[in-house]
Amino acid sequence: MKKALITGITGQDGSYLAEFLLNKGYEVYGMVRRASVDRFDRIQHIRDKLHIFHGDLLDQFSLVRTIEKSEPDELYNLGAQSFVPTSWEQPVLTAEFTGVGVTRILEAVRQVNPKIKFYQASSSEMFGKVVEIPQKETTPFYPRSPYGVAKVYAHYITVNYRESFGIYTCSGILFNHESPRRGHEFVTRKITDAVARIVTGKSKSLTLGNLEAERDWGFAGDYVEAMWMMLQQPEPDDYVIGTGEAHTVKEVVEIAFERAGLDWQKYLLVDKHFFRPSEVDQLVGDYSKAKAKLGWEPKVKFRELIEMMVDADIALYKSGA
Ligand code: NAP
Ligand code: G4F
Repeated sequence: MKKALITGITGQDGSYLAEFLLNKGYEVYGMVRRASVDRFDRIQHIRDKLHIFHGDLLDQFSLVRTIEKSEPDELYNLGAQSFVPTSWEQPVLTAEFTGVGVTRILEAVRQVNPKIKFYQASSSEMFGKVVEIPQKETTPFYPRSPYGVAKVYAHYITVNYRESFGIYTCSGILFNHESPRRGHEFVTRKITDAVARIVTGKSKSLTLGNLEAERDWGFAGDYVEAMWMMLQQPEPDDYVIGTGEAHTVKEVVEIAFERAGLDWQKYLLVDKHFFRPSEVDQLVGDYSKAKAKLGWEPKVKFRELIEMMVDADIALYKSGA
C-alpha cells in the first residue's frame, strides 16, 4: 500500500485529494496546524480513515518529525496562505507560509528521505499581468500580489531542488478551481453563498468588486487527479492545469442568479473596497502539455460548476446550516 502525506488536508483541495487517494488504495496522512477547535469540516466524512499529525510550515522540526513518522512515498504540499487580498494585509506571513515554507518542507524531504516524490501547489497567479494568452509552462511570470510573488519563489525552489539534488519534484501550475467546499471569501463561493442566502430570505444583496476580471475556472475534484498523475510519471516535470476557457466575474453572477430564478440586477452592488491594489485582469490556461503527457482533461464545464455550487449552497441553507 502506497503512503501519501498531504499538507493543507483541511483545505478545499486537500479534502478532495485525500478522498481521491483513499479511493486509489493509499494510506493517507495529513499535516494540520494545531487550533483551539478542530477545522475538520471538509474531511469529517473520511476522518477515521486518515492519519493526522500536527505540524506547521513555519516549524522545521515539525516537518521533519511528520515526514519521519508518516514515511510517505508521495508528499503533496497544498498548505499555504491562499487568499490573494490577505497577502497585501499580511505580506510577510504570506511569504513565510506560501514561499519559504516550501523550502522548509523540501529541506525536510532532503534530510529524511530524498526519494519521496514531491508535489508543489503552484498557481496561475504567477502569470499575473500576463505576457501571452493563453498561458503555458514557458510563459514568463509577472506576479501582481505578494501571494503571486511568494508562489513564484516556491515554484523556482521546487525546480531547483529537482535540479540541485535530483529529488522528484513537480510544480503543478493550477488555474482557479472551485467546488461546494471552496472558502467563502473567494468570489465564486461568495456569489453562490449570497444567492442561497437571498433565496432563503437570509440576505437582501451581494456586494462585489471588479466584475470584469476574467479567470479560467475549473472543478477542484478534476484538478486533484492531475496532481496525482504528475507524480506517476517516469520523470518529474511542471504542468499547467486549466480548462482553456476564460469567463468574467459578471458571468458567474449571471449564471448563479439565473440558476435560482433571480434577476441579479436587483441584488448586486459594487464597492471599491473589494477592488485590489493591482489586479490580474485575465487568466486562461493552455493545458495541452498535461493532455498530451498525462492524458488529463477537465470534465466539469464552467456553467455546470457554478450551478453545482449554487445547488449545494441552497441545499445547505435549506437543511438549516
Ligand atoms: P485553502 O482551502 O485555503 O487551504 C489551505 C490549506 O493550507 C488549509 O488546510 C490550511 O490549514 C493550510 N495552511 C495554511 N497555513 C499553513 C501553515 N502555516 N502550515 C500548515 N498548513 C497551513 O486552499 P486550496 O484552495 O485548497 O488550495 C490548495 C493549495 O493550492 C494552496 O497552496 C493554494 O495556494 C494553491 N492553489 C489553489 C488554487 C485554487 O484555485 N484553489 C489555484 C492554484 C493554486 P487551516 O485549515 O488550518 O487554515
Ligand atoms: O476568487 P478570487 O479571490 O481568486 P483569485 O484572486 O483569482 O485567487 C485564487 O486563484 C488563484 C489561481 O489563479 C489561487 F492561486 C489563489 O490561491 C486563489 O485560489 O478572485 C477572483 C477575481 C479577482 O479578479 C477579484 O478581483 O474575482 C474578483 N472579485 C471581484 N469581486 C472578487 C470580488 N474577489 C473576491 N474574493 N471577492 C470579491 O468581492
